[in-house]
Amino acid sequence: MAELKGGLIGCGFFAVNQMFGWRDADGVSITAICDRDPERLRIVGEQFGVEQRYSDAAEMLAKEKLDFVDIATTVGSHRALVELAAARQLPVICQKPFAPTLDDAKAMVAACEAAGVPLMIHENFRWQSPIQAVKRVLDSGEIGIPFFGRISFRSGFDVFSGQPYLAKGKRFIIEDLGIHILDIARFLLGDVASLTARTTRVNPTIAGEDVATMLLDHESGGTSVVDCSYATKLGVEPFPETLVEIDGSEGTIRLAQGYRLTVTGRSGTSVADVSPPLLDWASRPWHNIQESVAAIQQHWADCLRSGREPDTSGADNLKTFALVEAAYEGASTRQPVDIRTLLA
Ligand code: NAD
Ligand code: 89V
Repeated sequence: MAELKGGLIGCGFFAVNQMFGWRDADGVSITAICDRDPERLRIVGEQFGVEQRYSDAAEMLAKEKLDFVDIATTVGSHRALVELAAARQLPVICQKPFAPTLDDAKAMVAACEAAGVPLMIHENFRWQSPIQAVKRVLDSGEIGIPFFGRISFRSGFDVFSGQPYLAKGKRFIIEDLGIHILDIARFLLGDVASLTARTTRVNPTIAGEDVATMLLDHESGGTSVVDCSYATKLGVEPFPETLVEIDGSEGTIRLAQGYRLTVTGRSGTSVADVSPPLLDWASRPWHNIQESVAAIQQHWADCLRSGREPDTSGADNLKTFALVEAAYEGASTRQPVDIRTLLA
């Protein structure tokens, strides 16, 4: 099996997890890295022993012989970097949020399609093992046909010290975190026909909304509530757990805090501990997210080898990103938003 050689652009806060994920992936190695900040370039280059270091992405792509590019920068740079990779016919992974606007995201999908290269969005939350466990129960038919879901992320965790840019944007929780939870809702209950949203800001020191409540009408006929908050102070901090409730025609699924999965269905009631593994490079409480980074990156490598489309391809992620746009639009107009119109 020939080793896949990747180039990583953006060596910031989260990229370190991606570098560990690549270190653990089968038959993949990051042979070149790029960051405009020389200090971040040095830190990540030394930590992972990468000699080929660039301050300019175009130069890296011109000089290095790569099999793919992994973009781990913040959202403002995504479109230019994805289009740069597409222009060089390089398969490309792009961090979430996909783009500043749905039009930018559509343009990136079109650029990769025209170049004939795969594009995967690093939408990793659905790869968390507790979420995968819920999906397996649904697929088994144990609870029958799902008609209601609640996918919930409520926390008081200080995300701003590690990611200070999150306090400054006009958009916050839906764009940064809600995007993951909306994707989980799609993953578990299917695509969405319309969305209604309400938002508020509780923390006066940040610019964007830190609370969002969304009602989703799924194309299947089911309904779900996606609720997110970074203003929720609890006795035991749940960050970064996503809690899930699903009611089906034959039973229920409850993924509760502490990674406790209770299923009541055709074969009775069972309770399981679905805690994610603590990888040797991971640290609590981030291990849940870190494990999903390793999983999605292995998925990318497997897809690149087999020619299969990644589960969270650019085309797939347009349907999640449309929910983000719909949530901001709907919160502002206080009207339901038709998702098919946005995607047309
Ligand atoms: P960061 O600001 O810490 O790091 C970004 C790095 O990219 C910086 O070092 C910056 O110098 C560099 N950079 C920016 N534009 C560049 C360019 N054109 N060329 C070269 N280098 C460039 O940000 P972060 O917190 O690491 O977040 C990065 C992305 O990861 C964001 O989109 C964020 O939403 C996402 N993220 C995802 C998860 C997840 O679980 N999927 C978790 C945290 C962050
Ligand atoms: O996953 C993320 O995108 C992160 C965090 C979990 C902190 O919201 O920004």
